[in-house]
Amino acid sequence: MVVKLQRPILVGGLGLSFFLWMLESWHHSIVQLGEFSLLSTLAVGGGLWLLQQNRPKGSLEQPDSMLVDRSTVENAIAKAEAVINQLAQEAENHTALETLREQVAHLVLELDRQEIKLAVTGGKSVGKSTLIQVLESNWQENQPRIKFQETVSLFTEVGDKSDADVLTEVAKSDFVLFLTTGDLTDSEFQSLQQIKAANQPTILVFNKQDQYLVDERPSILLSLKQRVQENVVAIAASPIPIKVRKHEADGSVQEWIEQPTPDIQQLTQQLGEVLAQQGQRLVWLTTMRKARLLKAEAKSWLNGTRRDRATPVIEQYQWIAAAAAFANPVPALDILATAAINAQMVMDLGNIYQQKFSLEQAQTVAGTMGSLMLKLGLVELSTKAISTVLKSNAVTFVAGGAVQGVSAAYLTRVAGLSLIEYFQQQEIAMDSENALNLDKLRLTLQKVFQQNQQMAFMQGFVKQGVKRLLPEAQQTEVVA
Ligand SMILES: Nc1nc2c(ncn2[C@@H]2O[C@H](COP(=O)(O)OP(=O)(O)OP(=O)(O)O)[C@@H](O)[C@H]2O)c(=O)[nH]1
Ligand SMILES: [Mg+2]
Repeated sequence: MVVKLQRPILVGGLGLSFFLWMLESWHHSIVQLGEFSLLSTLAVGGGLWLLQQNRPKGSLEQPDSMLVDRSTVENAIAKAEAVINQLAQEAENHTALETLREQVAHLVLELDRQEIKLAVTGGKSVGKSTLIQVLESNWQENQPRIKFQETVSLFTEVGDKSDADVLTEVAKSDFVLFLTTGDLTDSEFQSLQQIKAANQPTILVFNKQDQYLVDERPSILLSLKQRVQENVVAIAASPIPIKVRKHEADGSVQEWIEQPTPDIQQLTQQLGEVLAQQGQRLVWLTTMRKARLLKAEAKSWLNGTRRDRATPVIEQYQWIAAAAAFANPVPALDILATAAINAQMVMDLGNIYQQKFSLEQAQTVAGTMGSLMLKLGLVELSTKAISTVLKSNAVTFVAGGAVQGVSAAYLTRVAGLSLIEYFQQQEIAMDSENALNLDKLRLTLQKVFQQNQQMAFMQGFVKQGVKRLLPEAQQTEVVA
């Protein structure tokens, strides 16, 4: 394979030493990549080509809701269980384990639930209770059994349940009737979007249509349909009583008040069809959502215990890097990009997060992160910020190498925290596949850097760094 160096693209004015360093790490990647087309990926830009042959496949987990079947749900439950088992392995006595396991057992039973849970929700006084009453007395025997559940009213800002709580409740049901009494308000629209985003089947019910003139009703219905692009039905669960007047043959006039029957046929028909055709699938979908939530909960416990173990590791490498850079203060860019991100740290953190790397892979990751940090300008930014803080704390004296030392520590920290953040987002693999997604890594780096860039944090960090690096006597002078 002929490798033609496209120096202008690659180097972009970064300086010869960095170029040499890149060449060296590049050498590893050539060995690894084999026939993989280096040149084409080179065009993407320096630093972005490594490990690309390993792109994660199938990272889009969300199945089309129409395609849900029993085995996909069983699979989702198994995934949740795998995370829980992993947690048990890494934190034997974790307090959350018992309830997590109970929930898994419960989900397995849920798969065969016969009764459909139907949530009726919406703003205050939209007719939720009335509709449930009317539906219950109209529901026919031969249709699947339904359990109607009225939620607390949305958008009231009273009581102890927030809208978010209500929507969490709603998420546990198989089907949602969302009631409104006219054009949607913004908050109604947003709640509806949230329910939809959760992959939950919904009918938007336009209730109290009797309050509008007969010829106004279709246009309201139409505008609702256009706005939400889904099932919308107009009803009147309890129409306003009307006065009836009758002229008798003898000329007398009789008047009485009549209660019109509820106008809900369209809704019962639609609901009946959906439930008859998809009842089972609705239950599976709900179970699927719950399995995902459970997995996320277990994952967050797992991430918590792993972070507890990873934090001291980062701190350790942070001060190793600081000491090295302090003792050997060569021009900042070189040492920071290469020495600050220790391949051994990548391996140690990878081990904690069950992302096993060979030393060679870890070196590649470390090199990639270094070059990303340079490209993103993080090295320059932090070096500047750190020397500013140092100078403002010690007007007369800044120890040689202090800027490099503290910067190396800081960049190590950012790199370590980014790796943690990145690993946390990875699937708990049931097969041991892991690949580095560089776009994601870059975004994570930027995010973590921004989080750790605040002046207050920087000042604390510099003080801490100086304390580590300088003997007591000099310290007082610098930090005072
Ligand atoms: N005109 C008219 N009024 C209705 C209709 N449906 C319900 N109502 C009236 O609206 C009022 C509120 O009805 P509810 O069923 O209590 O409404 P809700 O959403 O349960 O109310 P909260 O639970 O208090 O938020 C009652 O007075 C009902 O009679 C309808 O279709 N037309
Ligand atoms: Mg009510």
